[in-house]
Amino acid sequence: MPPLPQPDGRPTNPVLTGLHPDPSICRAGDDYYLACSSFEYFPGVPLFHSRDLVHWTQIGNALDRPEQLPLSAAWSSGGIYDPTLRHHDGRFWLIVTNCGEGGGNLIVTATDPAGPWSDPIPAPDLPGIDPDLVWDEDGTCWCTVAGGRQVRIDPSTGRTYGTPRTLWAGGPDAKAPEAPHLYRIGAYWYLLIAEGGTERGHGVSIARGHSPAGPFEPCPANPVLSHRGTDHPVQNTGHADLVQGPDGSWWMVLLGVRPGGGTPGWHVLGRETFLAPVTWVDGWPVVGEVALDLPELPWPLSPGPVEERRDDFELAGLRPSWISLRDRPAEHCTTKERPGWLTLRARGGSLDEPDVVFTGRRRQHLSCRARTLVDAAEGGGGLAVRLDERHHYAIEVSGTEVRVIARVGSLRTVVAEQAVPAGPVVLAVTVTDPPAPHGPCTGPDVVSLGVERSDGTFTALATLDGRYLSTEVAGGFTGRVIGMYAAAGTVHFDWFDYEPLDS
Ligand code: 6LW
Repeated sequence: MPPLPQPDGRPTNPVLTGLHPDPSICRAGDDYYLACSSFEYFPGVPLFHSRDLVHWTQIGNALDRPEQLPLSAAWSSGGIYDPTLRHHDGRFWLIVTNCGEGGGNLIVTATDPAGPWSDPIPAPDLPGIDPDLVWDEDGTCWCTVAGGRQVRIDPSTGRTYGTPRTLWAGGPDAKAPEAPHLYRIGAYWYLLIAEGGTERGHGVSIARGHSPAGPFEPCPANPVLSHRGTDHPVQNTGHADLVQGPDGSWWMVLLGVRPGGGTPGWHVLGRETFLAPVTWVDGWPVVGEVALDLPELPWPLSPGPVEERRDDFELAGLRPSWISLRDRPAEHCTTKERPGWLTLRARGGSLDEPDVVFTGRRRQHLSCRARTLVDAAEGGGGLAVRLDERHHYAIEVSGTEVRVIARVGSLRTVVAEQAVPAGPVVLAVTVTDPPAPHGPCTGPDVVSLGVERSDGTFTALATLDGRYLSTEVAGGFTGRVIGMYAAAGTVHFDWFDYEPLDS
């Protein structure tokens, strides 16, 4: 769901709000395509299309078949890391790392980015993470991974040739040189990397050389982008990819976070995708501001995507924006068993378990309301705001009992309970700014969980501090996902409604 437009209708950053980290972009003709990491969620690697770099519509997921995406052993913030999406010789190529067991680096390819994508082409001899693909003038394909190590690869087979050589591992003082992308631009080959770590010290640096094998000369102005040490509202900026528009202009997509609350600040939506303009001076890129209010674009804006607020589960399958935890077997998650309802059938226990049946959507607004109509006559389940197995808030109904459960680290508490009449019940979660006054210890938001009566009034059973569902507290690489789950038996959901409340 796109960010809310400015009052004057001009577009805003992030261009992909919510959990859309590690963006990789390519252009085919006048069409841009973008891919993001997806970690422990299935399907994996969401794919987006745009004609103006600002409005993005999800067209599918590159790894949307179980055989493409073994995640059963993936820990939270494990699984799918950092794709690179490229268009070469009329075909789309995507290389990505599955950090889960039985994963490793893999390549998929397609003629239509909306899919279907091929079965994974494993690259078993390719070391490391954050793989990048680029082709040189004679069609040789080079793969560069985190740490600036490069090896020749045949993307159609995954076979690598020779031993990896280190091209350039970033600045002497920065940790974690990762997210490499190699480009041929004009007379130079450019190696773009992220360094400093994906936290507040994150930054983007670049080096250039006359050959894809180097040697590479670092840009004197490195990092060409970083918000480290600033009070910019967008922090952790890094992990970038470059793209040239049909008009010759250059742009950068990158990840960033929007911390809320006092100090040290907590981000809850995950790492989001931002857009920044790029100009070239003396053969080096100069990155414009990663502004929340985007500058005027040198082309007309296309209509934004249809906002996905309500899902009545009338379709035979789920929209591509729905994500399930690690897998989505039909016997546990289906809209076919009870037409017009999503049926979730439990297999494990609570949200504390890695195999809980959970299907949700990326939370994409700093303030929002999510509601769902639940029939739990045959089991127990409900609505949850999830960071991971150890950090989530949930409102759960089982028969005629509703309770709010809070899991923070090793603490798990039933915060509130209430009897409700038999029959389907509307569960609701509202996320809003914390009440005034705000001070240095104020959290980023508050999460209210409750039930909605038949007259539409919302009764909060509990209002909880949102900082404990932030990445700074939970750790890892993801952000909040808000969705439905089954903890016992079979639970049916008639509809799911998501409403942004951002002003
Ligand atoms: C990814 C690395 C990074 O491998 O975070 O921000 C890691 N950059 O490139 C997981 O997203």
